[in-house]
Amino acid sequence: MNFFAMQPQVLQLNPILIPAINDKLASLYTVHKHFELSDPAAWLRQHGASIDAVITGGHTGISRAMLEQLPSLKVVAINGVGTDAVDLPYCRERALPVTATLGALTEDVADLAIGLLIAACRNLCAGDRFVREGQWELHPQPSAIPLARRFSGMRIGIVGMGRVGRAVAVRAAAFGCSIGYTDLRAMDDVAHRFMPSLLDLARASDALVLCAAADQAEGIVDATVLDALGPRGFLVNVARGRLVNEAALTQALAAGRIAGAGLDVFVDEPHVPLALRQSGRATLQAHRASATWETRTAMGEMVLASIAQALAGERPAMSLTT
Ligand code: 8YV
Repeated sequence: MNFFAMQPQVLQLNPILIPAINDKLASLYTVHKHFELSDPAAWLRQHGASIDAVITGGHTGISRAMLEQLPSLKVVAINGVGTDAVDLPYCRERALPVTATLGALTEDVADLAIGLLIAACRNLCAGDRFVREGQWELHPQPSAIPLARRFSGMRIGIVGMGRVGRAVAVRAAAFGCSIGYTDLRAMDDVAHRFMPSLLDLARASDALVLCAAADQAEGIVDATVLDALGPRGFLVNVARGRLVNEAALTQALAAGRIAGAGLDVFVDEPHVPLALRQSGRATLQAHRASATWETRTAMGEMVLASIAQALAGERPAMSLTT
């Protein structure tokens, strides 16, 4: 009996944390967990030709070299919205659907952006440590903790007015913030102030919130932009680490050239520069913006649907390439 001929073969590059999704996948397909293989290169050489579908994360994507080892592939299902780690033109050439979980994680990512900004402005992590470590009892005078910065009413500059950027705008508006944005072009259906130049937006904002796709925007937040944001300015990044020149950010934080940063994403995850980890001005998360039960369940359902559609010979509804 040929084990590989029984069910469609799925190669999974990233863990999925929702047991019900894993159960459904396992009931429909033979799932090979790339991250558990002892010799993935040898495994791919031997079995690559029988793989029908790939599941990957937005950050992980899939290399072109690996795609070339999967000649029978019918779909790359990204369990996320970022497509920057997949060679989309190559997939288009192959007429290979690449799907994303469009819309599933918008609210959670926007929630975390606002959470990080409030945490950074109000020094929530330092306050937590102060109480937890017993410092309050040792230093009960109110002056022991410096006063913080008000979030409500801030001027927010949104970089990338897609789904997440718009959801951040809705939330910030509820806090009485004024909103400007930059993107590749002005959006007809967005009433907020469009500024074509990121530098001008930084100058006009108390906080920049990065929500842009990284495909065409590597390193756009550099020392010049950070200096335009200025010593009372905050930076939040819930998109991709490499939108920011991390060395320039670390230096700006260390020198107090910006007031603080709330970061969910980094250039070389899971490695975060020591200087950033030790910065009292940075509030850090481990790429967690979509990591809720609700969102990851919805994302998993979309991945399941995309694979089912592709393997049934249909164009997946969430395909970005076909
Ligand atoms: C996820 C992401 O952490 O959507 C994206 O592009 O980076 C994140 O939502 C990741 O895709 C989870 O697999």
